[in-house]
Amino acid sequence: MKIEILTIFPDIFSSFLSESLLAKALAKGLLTVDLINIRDFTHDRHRTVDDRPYGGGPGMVIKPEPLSEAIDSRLALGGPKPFIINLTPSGRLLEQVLVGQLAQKERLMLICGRYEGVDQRVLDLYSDMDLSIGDYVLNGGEVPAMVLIEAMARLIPGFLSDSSSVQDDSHSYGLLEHPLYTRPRVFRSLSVPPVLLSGHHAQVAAYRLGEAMAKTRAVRPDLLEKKDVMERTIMFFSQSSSPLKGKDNK
Ligand code: 6GU
Repeated sequence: MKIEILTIFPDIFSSFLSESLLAKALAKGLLTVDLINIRDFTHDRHRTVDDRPYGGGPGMVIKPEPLSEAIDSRLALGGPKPFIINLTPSGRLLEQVLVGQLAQKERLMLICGRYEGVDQRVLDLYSDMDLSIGDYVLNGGEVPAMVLIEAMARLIPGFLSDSSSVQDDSHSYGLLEHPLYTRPRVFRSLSVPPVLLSGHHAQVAAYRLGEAMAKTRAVRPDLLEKKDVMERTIMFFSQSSSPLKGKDNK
């Protein structure tokens, strides 16, 4: 998968892309990330990327010319047609199913708005989707772009050493994940639930399903209303390949 990020703050991405699993994935060529500085496509002495909104109101708007030139410069390189995403709090909400769909795209172009947003005409001309990462407001699309990239990267075969942990994640089958424990067996007088030490895979699976249900009901009851959640959960917990059934956890 090939990702191009259009931003006026490319440096925000440097440690994100140079540390940890993502750096390894880039080195292995599992994905590529190109940073494009929108300011490089200005032609005035002050390298202006924003201007006041027509009709009045607070804040500034990203100007259409530098952004469209930046996009055109990438399109001129050829290659597959990119799926172009505008990151904005007024976009479609990102959730795990959508992450999976976007991770299938061969080439993504991410527009990181700043200030109040981007001139609508560039979006009308180029953008395939407005995308938000949640119902709160951030200063720009850079952090949301990193959220999207990390969520997608986890789904690329070879990104995680143990890909079964992806299927086990919170949200992967529609419920929140059950709690996890590791050694020691007793920590500050708190014991690991005995069923996890029992070696009975079916009992462990039943316990974890119960915990996942209880956690979801308490914290995110809205998830239980979603279509197919229980079907997907039952499928997950009954699969013979399920890590819940397959692993010895002594
Ligand atoms: Cl994609 N952008 C901004 N600026 N704020 C957000 C967001 C995006 N998603 C949630 N809040």
